[in-house]
This record gives sequence, structure tokens and C-alpha cells, in this order.
Amino acid sequence: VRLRNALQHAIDQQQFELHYQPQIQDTSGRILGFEALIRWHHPERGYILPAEFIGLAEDTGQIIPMSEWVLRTACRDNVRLNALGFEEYVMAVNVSPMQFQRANFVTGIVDTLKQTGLAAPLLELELTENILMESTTKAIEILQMLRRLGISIALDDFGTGFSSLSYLKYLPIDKIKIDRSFIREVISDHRDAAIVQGIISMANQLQLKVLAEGVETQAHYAYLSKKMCDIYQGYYFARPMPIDELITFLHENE
Ligand code: G
Ligand code: G
Ligand code: NA
Ligand code: MN
Repeated sequence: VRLRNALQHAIDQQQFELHYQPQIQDTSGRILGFEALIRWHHPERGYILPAEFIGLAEDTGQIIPMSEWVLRTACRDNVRLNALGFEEYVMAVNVSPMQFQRANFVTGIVDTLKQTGLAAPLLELELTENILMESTTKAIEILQMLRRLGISIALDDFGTGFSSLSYLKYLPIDKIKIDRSFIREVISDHRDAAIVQGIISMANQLQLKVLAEGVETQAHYAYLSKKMCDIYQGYYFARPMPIDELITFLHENE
């Protein structure tokens, strides 16, 4: 109850922030876009990571207003970057299970795009396998609607869920994000290497883009580029950062 109240207080007091982590296109090193990651900027405790409050917010339903705020803020900030003269970037936003299951999920997104003026192709939604397994035919319909609008879909934390591979055949998605747990020791552990290689080959054959998460070192990057991974995200390139820092970062990278 205390944490629930604290969360409500945080919502009321606008203590949430989005931090943005760049996603890097191979070969050129070009920035393709960003993933928006929520942080709770607590007046006494400093930054609190989503692992500590997203689950609870799901349980209490507070995830719904929170997710609306996340989507609106991420879209608005992406429009702002473009207005500052940067090239067009794709903004990736995490979707929670409860948010996805709401009847008005697609309408809410369409409304937010309209209100913020963000073009649909500049929005990507990140969903986990577990969200999509809930009700596959329904999920496929929703994904199809989103993709017809021009929004792209990434499968997050790939390889950590409990789903079978057969659904990859049917899901209308654009991208697979290899979970960072497979990347960490990919160079030294032949089992991780085999799994990562397998995911990349499969993604290529299925004509899906493949992104490696948790790229922390030059060695990771060099290794994964040789394996024909398409996109990279991790501390080696940049940590998630507030919008003002991101703007500075983008100026320095021009
Ligand atoms: O930022 P960090 O690595 O601590 O994020 C941990 C997890 O929290 C990630 O798996 C991410 O999917 C989730 N997360 C981060 N931001 C959001 C958000 O805005 N909405 C939802 N639903 N999940 C988020
Ligand atoms: O669950 P999801 O993949 O959406 O969450 C991404 C999380 O991974 C973010 O919370 C971010 O803070 C974290 N992250 C991003 N890059 C790295 C990295 O290079 N190493 C580690 N350990 N974590 C990272
Ligand atoms: Na994510
Ligand atoms: Mn992930």
C-alpha cells in the first residue's frame, strides 16, 4: 500500500523521466533511433529503475496512466529532436502487458501520434514474447493494424521467454532484440555464441532485423558485426540519458 501511494504521489508530482538510449546501425555507426526507458526521479532516493516499480504498477493498474505519459513524452521528444534540425530518428517505446490488452490500445496510439505530430514510421513498439503469447490471434490482429499504420514492432528480450519458436512464423514483426544475457559472454562462452549465431541466422532468413542489446565493449561490437547483426544498443555506444544530455550527445556526434 505504501509503495502504491508513493507511486500515485510520483505520478501526481511528475517525478517520472524518460531516458533515451541510442540504437546504432551497423557499418556506418549511424544512430538509427532510441529506446525510451522510464526512470523514477525520487526526491530522496535518486533515480529508481523500472525493475523496482513496473511490476507493482502493473498489479495496481497504475501502469495505464504511466504508459500514456511515456508514449506521449517519447513522441513529443522525438518531434522536438526533429524540430531542432536533427535527422529523423525512430523512437522505440516499451509496451506493458496490461497496456497491450486494453481494448483501446491502437486508438490511444493513433491519438497520441496525432496530438504530438509524430509520423507513425518514427515510432517503434517493443513487446516481449510473453505479451504476444497471451492470445495469439488477437495479438496478430493488433500488430497488423499497427504495422498498416506504419508503426514498427520489435520483439524484446528475445530468447528469455517461455514461448515456442513456431509463433515467429505468424507474428507480423519487424525486429528481434537479442536479450543482453546472451551477449554478455558471447565471446568466451561457446554456448552463448551458438545461440546468438542461431538467432541472427534465423532473423536473417525470416527477413527480420536483429538488434543486439547490452553491447558493452569494442570486442562485443567487433564480434557481432562479423556475425552480421544489424543494429546495436549498449553502454559501449551510450547509456540511457535525459533528453538534454541526448541533445548534447547528438550535437557531438554530428
Ligand atoms: O532501464 P532498465 O534497463 O532498468 O529497464 C528494465 C526494464 O524495464 C526493461 O526491460 C524495460 O522493458 C522496462 N521498461 C523501461 N521503461 C519502460 C516503460 O516506459 N514502460 C514499460 N512498460 N516498461 C519499461
Ligand atoms: O528489458 P529491456 O531490454 O527493455 O531493457 C533495457 C535495459 O538494459 C535498460 O534498462 C538499460 O538501462 C539496460 N542496458 C542498456 N545497455 C546496457 C548495457 O550495455 N549493459 C547492461 N548491463 N545493461 C544495459
Ligand atoms: Na525494452
Ligand atoms: Mn530488452
